[in-house]
This record gives sequence, structure tokens and C-alpha cells, in this order.
Amino acid sequence: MRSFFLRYNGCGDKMFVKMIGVSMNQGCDIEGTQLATAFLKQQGFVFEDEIVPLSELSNQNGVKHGELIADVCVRLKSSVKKVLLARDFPLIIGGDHALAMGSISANMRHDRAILWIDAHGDVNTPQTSETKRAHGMPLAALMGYGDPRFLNIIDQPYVSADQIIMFGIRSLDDPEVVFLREKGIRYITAEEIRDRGEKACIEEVVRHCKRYAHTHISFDLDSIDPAYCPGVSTPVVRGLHPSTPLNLISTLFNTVSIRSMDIVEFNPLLDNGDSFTIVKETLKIVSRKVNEYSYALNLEQ
Ligand SMILES: [Mn+2]
Repeated sequence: MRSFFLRYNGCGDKMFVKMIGVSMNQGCDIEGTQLATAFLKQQGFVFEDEIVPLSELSNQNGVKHGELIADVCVRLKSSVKKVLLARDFPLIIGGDHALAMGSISANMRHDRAILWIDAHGDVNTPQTSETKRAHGMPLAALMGYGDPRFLNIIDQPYVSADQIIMFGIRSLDDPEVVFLREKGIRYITAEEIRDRGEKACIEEVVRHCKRYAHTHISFDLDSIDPAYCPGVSTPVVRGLHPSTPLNLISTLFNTVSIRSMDIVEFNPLLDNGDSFTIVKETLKIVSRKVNEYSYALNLEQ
């Protein structure tokens, strides 16, 4: 299988999607997400780079595997930067969601929207987190709140609340609700999507993203209901139908400039094939949209 798709990127060069695998599960401490890259490679997907955690580093200061995760994010950040500098499209494959501290900090700009598709808020800090797992903390860290080792990854100015819009949320800890309300972050819950309808909610996200030059999408598969997407480490019931985030992502690629994207929390050990299908569908959308002409990846296997 060849790698990837072409589009003129304004400089007369062709744009390629470059997949970067992050073989990390230490942010959630449940077996499986660290195997996603190896699984996808077995299926024939081509990766530009793979970030593998170093052997166990210090586990101190409250956050589980904090040093190891910070190290992974620093290396991921430079890998993503390299792809961006070549004017290609970085597609980061998790791995748990803690990796977003690395992928997003590679291109921290005030003119960029961040779309966070997730069941969870991911705005805990070491003080508020009950589990002390880093995959519940990346968005707070990107805003400047969290473990100093994580803040070291991130360049200032930090992400501001205005830049962020969240979609599919339905599992928030009490301190996360306080955080989101205090900062004024717009989060669209799964319930609101059912009540107001998918179309109206997608339109709201599009309006948000249009206010910025570029958008980063961070797509956590646990936004989808576990009945349709069982291959995730921390499932939450009453989630989205798979078509909802896929329609959202497809609409955004049609209407705004998407510059980078994460697909996280894919756990092949817990999957029955349905989550893999959703990953492939997502990759199809990205490949078709990034390449105006054709897509070289054969995803019809
Ligand atoms: Mn998440």
C-alpha cells in the first residue's frame, strides 16, 4: 500500500497526509491503545513516524507516568512540527488522549480553532483528578493549568477558552463542570445534539471554526456510543451515532481549513471490528478531502 494523497498547498507543492503513531497507553493505564499503531501497520497502513514511550520514568507528583508522558509529547511535538514545516498534513493516531498536549502544542497559534470531539471533558488537573490519569488532563494543560512537566511541553501563549469548542460531551467530573463554566468554554453535550439535532450543532461548530484561520480536530473515539464503537478504553453510554462525528468532520473539511488532526483512544484489544471500521471511515474522509484529485490509499479492504 502506498502512502498518501495529494493536494496543492498554495506553494506549488503537493500535500501529503503523514500518519504519526503514538504507541502510548500510560495516560489511561488500560491495556490496548498502545497497540493501535502496530495493529494499523499490520493492516497495511503506512506511518511517517512512530513515537514509542521510553521505559518507565518517574511516577511521582500525582500524575501517573507523568514524566514518560511528557517525554512522549515533546517528541511528538517535534515530529508534528516537521510534517507541518514540509507543508504536509499531520494525522496523529493514538494512543491515549494525553498525546494532544504534544500534537496541539506543535502548532499553537492564536488564529486556530480547536475542536474536541469526546465523551469526556479532559480538563482535569492533578489537583482535581480522582484517577490521576493524564488522558483526563490535556485540554486543561493546553490552557496553562496542570502538571509543570506538561506545561513545559507547551509554548505560551496558552490556548484560550474562545478557541475551543467541544462536541459529544456526556461524562464530566464536578470540578470539570466548574472549570468549563468559569473559563466559558462552549461544550455541546451528546444530549444537546439529540435535542437540537445534529445539523444545528454541526452548523454551530462550523460557525465557530470559521472565525479562525485554521482548525485542529482532536477526535476521541469514545465520543461514539460503545454499542457502535466498543474498541475504546473508557466507554460512556448514551453516545453519538458514528455518522454524527463523521458528518461533522466531513463538513468541516468542506468548509474550513483543517491543518492537523488526532484520532485517539482506539483500543484494538476491545474492538470487534466496528471501531476499526470507524477509523477507516475517518481516514477515508481525511484522505479524500486533503487530496482534491484522488486518494492513493486503498481503504476498501
Ligand atoms: Mn479524550
